[in-house]
Amino acid sequence: MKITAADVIVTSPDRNFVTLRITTDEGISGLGDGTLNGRELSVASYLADHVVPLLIGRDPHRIEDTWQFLYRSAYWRRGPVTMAAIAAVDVALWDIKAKAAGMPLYQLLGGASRNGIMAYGHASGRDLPELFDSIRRHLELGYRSIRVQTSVPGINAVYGVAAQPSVDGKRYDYEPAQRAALPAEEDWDTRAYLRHLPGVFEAVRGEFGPELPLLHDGHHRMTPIQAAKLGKALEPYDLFWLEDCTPAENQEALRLVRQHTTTPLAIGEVFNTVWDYQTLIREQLIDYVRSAVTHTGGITAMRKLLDYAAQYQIKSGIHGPTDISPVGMAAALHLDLAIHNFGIQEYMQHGAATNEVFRQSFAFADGYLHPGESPGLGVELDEEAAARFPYHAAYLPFNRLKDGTIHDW
Ligand code: KDG
Ligand code: MG
Repeated sequence: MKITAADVIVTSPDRNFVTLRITTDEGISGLGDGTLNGRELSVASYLADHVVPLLIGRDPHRIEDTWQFLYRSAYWRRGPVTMAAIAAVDVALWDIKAKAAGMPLYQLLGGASRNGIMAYGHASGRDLPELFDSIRRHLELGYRSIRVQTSVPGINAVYGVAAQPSVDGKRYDYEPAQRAALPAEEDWDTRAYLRHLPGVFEAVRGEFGPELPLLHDGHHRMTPIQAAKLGKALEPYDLFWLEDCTPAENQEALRLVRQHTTTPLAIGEVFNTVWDYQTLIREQLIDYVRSAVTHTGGITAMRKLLDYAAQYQIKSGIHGPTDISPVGMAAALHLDLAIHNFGIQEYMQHGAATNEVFRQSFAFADGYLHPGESPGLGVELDEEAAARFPYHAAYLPFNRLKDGTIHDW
């Protein structure tokens, strides 16, 4: 088999997505997701200008060789743009291989290790009544594990809260990237957040009882000692995890957090290689790996990363917000089903327009996802529908403290 074409498709139903379609001389084609929120056109250009010409004529079955070729032959290694582009190629090649085998992809990864994939959804509210309603709505939708994010008194806009007003009125639900020529400015105050959050979890436990798995995302905003304080304060509420408590470029900083709290820690959605986790995993400083298949070099690299984590009893918690396309989500689900050290899968549901462009065979019922039994990934791209939704410039917001200093968003 030979690759005869590779096309980069940028479409914006609900939000921007970058998809790679690889076509072969045997009529089988595969899809890969290369979406990098707010930087989509960089990946599209990296693919179209520098990767597509290298793919033509290659044997699509040589996935490991193609991965190593794209990673090493560029000379410049790692980084979100490069690794998203490699992921798009890698996932498209796995899609082709599984279609050629006539099997759903998870079968090629070793077959199912479980019947379904536990998923968590995003509940949020500006105050407790709104938050409780949101948790109840998520329970009605079938979620059995719930992430809890709330507004903080004195802060105008906080990441992850659906109903808060946007700066320009254009924020669509809780999708943080805004279609605008410039990024929106938000505000932040860590001390106000640290004072407010434990009371929110106390109230949620009081209302919903001790069993419901609850998660929270700190979105990289605390210093290590602040993160240690929060982890300790949340211990009575038995969180499933506290995510991104510090910006983890400095992996050693997690030693300090770990010394002070038994709240489980999840890190890694902004990472893109196993090297970003070396200390975190080897020293067992985290409990869950948060990388996205889409941002970490695809299934080939994620499998190795999660196998490494398994040696240390660290589990998966694959990133799955709406900026991962249905193609990237399907890739995650096949991996989730196959690996032994599965933890949980994030699942924010896409809108109707996205589901029209990407026809999916994965399903969600009673809190569990399943990738389905279609050969390959089980996602088809409707190109006519995709063409109806042209690219819109969109940016993630950024934070400033009260004195004007830029802060992690
Ligand atoms: O593009 C940024 C989002 O992917 C990120 O803000 C979502 O933190 C996130 C999460 O945990 O889903
Ligand atoms: Mg997160």
